[in-house]
Amino acid sequence: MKGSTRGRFITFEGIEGAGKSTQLERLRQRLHAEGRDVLVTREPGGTPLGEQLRELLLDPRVGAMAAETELLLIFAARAEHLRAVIEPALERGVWVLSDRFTDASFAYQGAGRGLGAQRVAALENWLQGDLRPDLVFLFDVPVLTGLERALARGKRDRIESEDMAFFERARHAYLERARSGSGRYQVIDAAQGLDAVGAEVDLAWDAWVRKLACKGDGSV
Ligand code: T5A
Repeated sequence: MKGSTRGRFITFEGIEGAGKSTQLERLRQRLHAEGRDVLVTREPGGTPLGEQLRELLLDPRVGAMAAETELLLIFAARAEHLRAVIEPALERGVWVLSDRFTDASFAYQGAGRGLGAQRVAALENWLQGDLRPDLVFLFDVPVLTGLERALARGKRDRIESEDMAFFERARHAYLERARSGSGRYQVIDAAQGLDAVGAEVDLAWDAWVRKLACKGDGSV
């Protein structure tokens, strides 16, 4: 999948209510206006089967499930998403913007559910090979602020019903991955107002695109 015409894979991560979806839509509109070919998708979901699995995963009536079941259902949806949507789009040179990807599994199932990073990494390596996002926007927000925003919309889904400690573990794991990561992470202070967050995203985006251009990347 290497080569100058390959698309780019950009993911949006963070705990509940961090503002990922809002900022993804904002960036999509900007890229569309600039004439760039982009595809917007999400996880869990992104395909008909993946969306059905998402309903199952988020339905509060499903109640508790073993952490392993949750992780495997998420990776089942991801397998479908990768093979049917993400990989073909990247091959066509399309830039893919995904609302969450595997970093969420490290944060929520690896840390939140306590399964550990190794199990998640084993599935990641098996399913994805060397495919990783080119850029990860991590929207960091205090857990209480994020949950207040998310819950202002109405009733909680199955995962939003977890306690504060669960989301603290997830937030911590995200930040750890960004700190020890490969330089692909851009941590955005998502506790600010919408416009300030958007301005930070724009700055980070412009810097990243400039960096690609300096490297002589033909897809920019
Ligand atoms: N999951 C997912 C896993 O456990 N493992 C995995 O591997 C994967 C891929 C997905 C769930 O699945 C779990 C994680 C999740 O629990 P979801 O509905 O997609 O479910 O959950 P979220 O992605 O968390 O969606 P949210 O909508 O809750 O969060 P967002 O997208 O971060 O927030 P957004 O943009 O929708 O904004 C939420 C509200 O806050 C306001 C918005 O207007 C909106 O009302 N807002 C702000 N208000 C003030 N200031 C700002 N800066 C604001 N930004 C947004």
